[in-house]
Amino acid sequence: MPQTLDVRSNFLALPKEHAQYDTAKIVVLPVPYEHTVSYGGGTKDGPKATLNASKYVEFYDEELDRELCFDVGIATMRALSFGTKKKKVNKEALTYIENKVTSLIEDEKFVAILGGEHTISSAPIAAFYKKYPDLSILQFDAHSDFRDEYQGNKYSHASVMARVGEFLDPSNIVQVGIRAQAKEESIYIQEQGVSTYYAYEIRQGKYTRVLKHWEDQIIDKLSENVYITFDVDYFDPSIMPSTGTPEPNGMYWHETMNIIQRLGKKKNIVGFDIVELAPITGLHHPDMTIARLAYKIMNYAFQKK
Ligand SMILES: [Mn+2]
Repeated sequence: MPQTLDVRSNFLALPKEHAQYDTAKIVVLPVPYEHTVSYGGGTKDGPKATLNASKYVEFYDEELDRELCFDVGIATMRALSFGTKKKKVNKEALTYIENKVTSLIEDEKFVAILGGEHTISSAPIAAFYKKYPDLSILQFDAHSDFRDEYQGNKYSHASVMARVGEFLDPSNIVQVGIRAQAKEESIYIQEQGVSTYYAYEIRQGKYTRVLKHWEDQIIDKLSENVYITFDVDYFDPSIMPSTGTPEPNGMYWHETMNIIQRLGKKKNIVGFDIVELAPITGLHHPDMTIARLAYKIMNYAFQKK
């Protein structure tokens, strides 16, 4: 049986009976991969900081009136190791992650991945795509990540969605919060039919002028089975300073919850990752925000289950 973490270090500090691999419907997989850093580093410490902060997250969700963790069980796997002497990097690391996620999918688990840099996301997306050929991707991010390569590496965090677009139809990708982009990415988006919701358009009220619940437009563009990849730099730096490339004019908590809550109601969220958290020592609120985000996505994903 796969090795799991116990109450001292698992997600939400759950007692054994609610955190066993065999019975848990949700599995948290820490993936502390950090290889391509462009500005600030530290994403390898993201999973640990999130798990540590999750001890202080309430089991009960007041909005959904439920203690999801007791209803469905949440097991936390030991963090994937990418080696010390001879490190697994780039393609080799991605294959390693994909195989792990595939085994979780075969055991019918809902997979919640804690990164690590954004590069890792193409691995679970490839694994889920094998199971769900209609899979669509909802990407929360400040950056499109469609550069063909960055700093000479095709497996850079800045190129992750370009890698995804090599096996999954890019028109099945919806991005929200984008506000820093290279021209080649803008061209890719237009040519490949990606749906991109730019932060400046959202802030200017482009969508709310037409629709009260503009989130529904996002959800309508997604297929039945949806994977969420959540780069924490999507959030405004005021609530999320702990990331390598913080960009101004970011998104906030409440509007984000609106999107995911409505998504969980209408579509099947199959799994998610949260990446690019680079914890700042002594600054707790960003770690807490991400722990809450992880549990909120789980709650919304299981609304109907
Ligand atoms: Mn990203």
